[in-house]
Amino acid sequence: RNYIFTLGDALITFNPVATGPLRYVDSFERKLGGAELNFAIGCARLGLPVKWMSRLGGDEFSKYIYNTVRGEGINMDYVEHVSGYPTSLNFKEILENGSGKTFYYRYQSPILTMTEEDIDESMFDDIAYVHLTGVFLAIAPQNLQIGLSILRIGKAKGIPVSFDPNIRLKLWTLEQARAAYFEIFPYVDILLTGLDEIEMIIDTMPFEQFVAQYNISELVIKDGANGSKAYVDGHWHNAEPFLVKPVDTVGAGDGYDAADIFGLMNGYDVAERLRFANAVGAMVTTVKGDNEGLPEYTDVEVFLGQKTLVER
Ligand code: KDG
Repeated sequence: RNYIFTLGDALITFNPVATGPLRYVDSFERKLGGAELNFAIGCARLGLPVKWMSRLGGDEFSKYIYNTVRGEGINMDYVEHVSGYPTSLNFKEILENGSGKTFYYRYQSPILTMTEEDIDESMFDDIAYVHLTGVFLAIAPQNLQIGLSILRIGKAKGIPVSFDPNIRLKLWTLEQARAAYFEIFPYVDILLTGLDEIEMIIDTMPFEQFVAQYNISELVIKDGANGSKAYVDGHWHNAEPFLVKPVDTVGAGDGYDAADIFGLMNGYDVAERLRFANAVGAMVTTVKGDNEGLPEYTDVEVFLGQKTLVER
């Protein structure tokens, strides 16, 4: 067993060429995105074998996505093309400080054709780790059942699971999101979440109580420019942020998740994992695009000052 498994929708991401309100942006760069796909790219760049399950349309954009994902070295055994469903689009607005907004044009995404019957126990024979996120759960009502059947198989096979709520209130309401998350949490070993997200989800419940109630072995909290922390075995671990000049913060959390799991698969202790993941998250924000800034392992070593790069 050596693959990381994830599943989710792919989007064409239109990155604005200029910063500022979208109504004044005339040109865009055609790239790709999707939270779980960003995660898969993050894993692949760091050198982890990863399978991304999805459905692509039969349009030109889906061919671009297929070629790009294949080029990243991601396994697509469970990616099927379905005709008649257009690829989802996402236009981004980016402000001067790197923060941004997403404007989705995702209606009949090809992933809506996926059902629980598409999940089969044998698919997990070579899977070492499962990572799910709330974006997949948000895009179609049947996706919660798909997610749960993956988690039940994972539990039966002893495969560790991480989950990132990735709240997208443009896709569902907070009440809908919370109802789904609370069904997922009992299966989750590592919960990777933004600080603002977990506060929205558990409200005033103390973190320690939440973790005990749902039997979550690690709660990893990402707090952007303030760094990250983890609650593991009754102890908090804090990791300082890396100070960078962000140009686009979208995708940093997905990169963080990939880096955390990379650390886990490579036997890093909690402190090393948080530091490594903070570095990757910070690096992602320095490049425009949802996944263009995801580093290869050597890039992280250079960023951390562990290696010198000969540039010319
Ligand atoms: O986490 C980044 C993603 O949010 C982005 O790539 C696209 O919003 C997106 C989505 O719905 O997956």
